[in-house]
Amino acid sequence: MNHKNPNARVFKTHCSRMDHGGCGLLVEVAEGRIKKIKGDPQCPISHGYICPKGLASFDRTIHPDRLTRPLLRQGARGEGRWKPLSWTEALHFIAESLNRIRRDHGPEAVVFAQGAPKGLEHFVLIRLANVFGSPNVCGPQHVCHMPREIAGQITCGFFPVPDYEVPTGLILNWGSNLLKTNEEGIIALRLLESIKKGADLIVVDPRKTHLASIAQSHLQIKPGSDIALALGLIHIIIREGLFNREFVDQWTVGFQELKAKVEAFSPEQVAELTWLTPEEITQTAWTYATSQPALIQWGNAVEHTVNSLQTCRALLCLMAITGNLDVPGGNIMPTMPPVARLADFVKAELLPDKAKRMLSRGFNLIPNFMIVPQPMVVQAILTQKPYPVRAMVAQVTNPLITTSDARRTYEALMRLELLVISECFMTPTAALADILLPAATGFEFDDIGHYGLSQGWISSRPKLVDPPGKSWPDLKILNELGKALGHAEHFWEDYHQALDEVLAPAGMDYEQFKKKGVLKGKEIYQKYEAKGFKTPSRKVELFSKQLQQWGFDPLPAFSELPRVSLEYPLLATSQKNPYYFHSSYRQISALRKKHPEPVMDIHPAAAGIIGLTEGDWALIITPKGRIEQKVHLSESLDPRVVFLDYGWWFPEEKAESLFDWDRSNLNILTAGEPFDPAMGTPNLRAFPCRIEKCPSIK
Ligand SMILES: Nc1nc2c(c(=O)[nH]1)N[C@H]1C(S)=C(S)[C@@H](COP(=O)(O)OP(=O)(O)OC[C@H]3O[C@@H](n4cnc5c(=O)[nH]c(N)nc54)[C@H](O)[C@@H]3O)O[C@H]1N2
Ligand SMILES: Nc1nc2c(c(=O)[nH]1)N[C@H]1C(S)=C(S)[C@@H](COP(=O)(O)OP(=O)(O)OC[C@H]3O[C@@H](n4cnc5c(=O)[nH]c(N)nc54)[C@H](O)[C@@H]3O)O[C@H]1N2
Ligand code: SF4
Ligand SMILES: [Mo]
Repeated sequence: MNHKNPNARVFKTHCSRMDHGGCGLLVEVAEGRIKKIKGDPQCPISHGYICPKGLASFDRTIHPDRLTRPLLRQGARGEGRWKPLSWTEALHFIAESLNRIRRDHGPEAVVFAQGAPKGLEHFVLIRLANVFGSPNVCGPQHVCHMPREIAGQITCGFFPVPDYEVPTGLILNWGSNLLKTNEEGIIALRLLESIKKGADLIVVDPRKTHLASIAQSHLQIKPGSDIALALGLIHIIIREGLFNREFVDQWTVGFQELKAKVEAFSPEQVAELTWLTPEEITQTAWTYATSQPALIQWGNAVEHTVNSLQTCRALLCLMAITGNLDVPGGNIMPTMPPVARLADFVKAELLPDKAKRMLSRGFNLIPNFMIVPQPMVVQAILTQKPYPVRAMVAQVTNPLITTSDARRTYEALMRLELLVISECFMTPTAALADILLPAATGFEFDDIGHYGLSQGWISSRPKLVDPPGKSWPDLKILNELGKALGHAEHFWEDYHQALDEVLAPAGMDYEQFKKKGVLKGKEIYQKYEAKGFKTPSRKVELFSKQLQQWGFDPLPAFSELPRVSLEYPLLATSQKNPYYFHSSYRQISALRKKHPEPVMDIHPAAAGIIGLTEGDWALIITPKGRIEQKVHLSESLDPRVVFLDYGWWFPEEKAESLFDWDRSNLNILTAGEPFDPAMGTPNLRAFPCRIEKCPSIK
């Protein structure tokens, strides 16, 4: 730290908005500017860890491209001409328009959208939707966390997270790249510490990640075939009597049905479906079942095919029959600290019939999924079915880049009567707004992290510097909009009161919470022994009657994915980029320098057939469209698989081209259909494609 500046002060806070957040930070501030950031060794979540995004996060606060005042569209949508407005004018305009649409077409014609949840604003947005009367809050949850969470709720009554608080015998790392993604505040350092304490490691990933290279075993699986592997492991564990008989007898229902269901998934059969060997599969089953305890570090990849819910169900069955649910070092249900009940905070009671009125009911998705998948909103805008959508209020999201079938998403956004967007930067999606609101971001306002998530803690993110220009925190934007819409009774005089409302049950206000930093629930294991599991049978439902009643397979079921063909002979998949958050932060030069261009990984043999060498630009083609990415040859990949770079647009390009939003954007290639019948998840991974030499080689 720079001790020369007598005005400099070091504050404790938590990293936010560069991913789900979580790392404790020591931030030096002088003259109203952040000077230095480092990891806080005393943080109980991160133990001093910080990643490149965290280090670069203050570049965001001083970036010259930040939006600084409300803007009203002039001319055609996306033309790039704007007129500045005051906040009073902006809020008045939005409130008038939304109230008119509500009056003429009903509240459900307005959709409230947010991308990956980042802070308290997510829940204030849901509150605003409930107060306004719209059941339609939309987001990426159908491809992020909800398959795992809903499968967890149905199967065992909670979302089981890996327990790194105590030593474990084995980490089965499945479709997770934690060293680069630190998903949902599970900081990778904790996993590495666990390995140091003696945990074995098995990695299930089509790519040789760093973790795969240090693992006892790397199962280089065929993309999208995870469910087959999971059913194969269950088959062996049951056949060989490796399951935890006592737990199965006392605490599960449907074991015999599960046994019958996995009968066909012999190691030989599964080997064909997964490209693994029968020996690898058998060995993994033995190791997982006999390492006590063992945890599954499950990642986002298992949620990215039409089998998403059922893959998660199969992994839950594995955790259950081996007796690894809610035991130390297994997959647990952390106890949340005493904070406001989510349903109370979002005022769910105002919309008791929400589940029936949501537009996703028109697609027969699972009824307890309370967020509408974005592709269904796109469909509703374009077809007016199950009913028309006329307006969208969106914050913290860039769906033109992050939603499947990007061209269709574009068509839909162009059709809206009103698109309100709150953003920190101009993005391809923001460029389509009718009214664009400048948002404050991490370090610039008081916020609470990890409220509403299942990790068992919340963290303080106090304001350290002023936001640029006239930008406002989303919390304030939503609070003021709620009042402008005529709902002052459900909002706060000052948005800080929202923070106090969350903390009230803990007997503290935000000022006191700031001093504490992290509020954790008490670690209690095997809570089911007292009251059973929170399922209809009070047991783990290997066979789910609930799913059966709703018309879905009650047992984890496998369905085939689209196959490769002569026209589309390669399987494409992807992972998150270590230096960016989805489509965010390509304008931050410290990060862009580390990964300046979209890069696809391909095996030299596959590249050779097409005549591609390292550094060439390739065309990647699917029935949905074509994009360009730069070739990187990777010996360790399977020649039948390519890894594409996700989240690309080019902030340095022209606004009129929407910053070349369709040049390298992976979601130009993906389709919204088919989708998981319960969750609406399309195939974001494991889709067939063709690679060609790019004619416009640069
Ligand atoms: N093909 C494919 N598609 C995917 C995925 C994939 O792996 N493959 N992953 C999926 C997943 S898991 C997710 S979660 C989604 C993510 O989808 P999105 O959440 O839409 O992704 P981001 O690109 O992070 O968009 C966030 C936007 O919020 C802005 N922003 C940052 N901080 C703030 C703030 O404080 N306030 C406001 N108002 N704006 C802010 C950023 O500038 C950025 O433009 O994408 C999904 N889409
Ligand atoms: N740096 C960075 N961190 C992030 C994000 C980001 O955009 N950038 N996004 C955040 C969000 S919202 C999320 S949801 C999480 C996601 O974080 P993770 O759960 O780690 O997910 P991914 O990085 O998408 O993919 C994880 C791994 O899946 C592998 N994979 C690809 N296809 C398959 C497959 O078919 N089967 C299997 N078994 N594995 C496959 C990839 O090689 C990769 O190593 O990360 C969060 N953290
Ligand atoms: S891992 Fe996430 S929370 Fe930690 S420093 Fe990096 S971006 Fe921030
Ligand atoms: Mo996500």
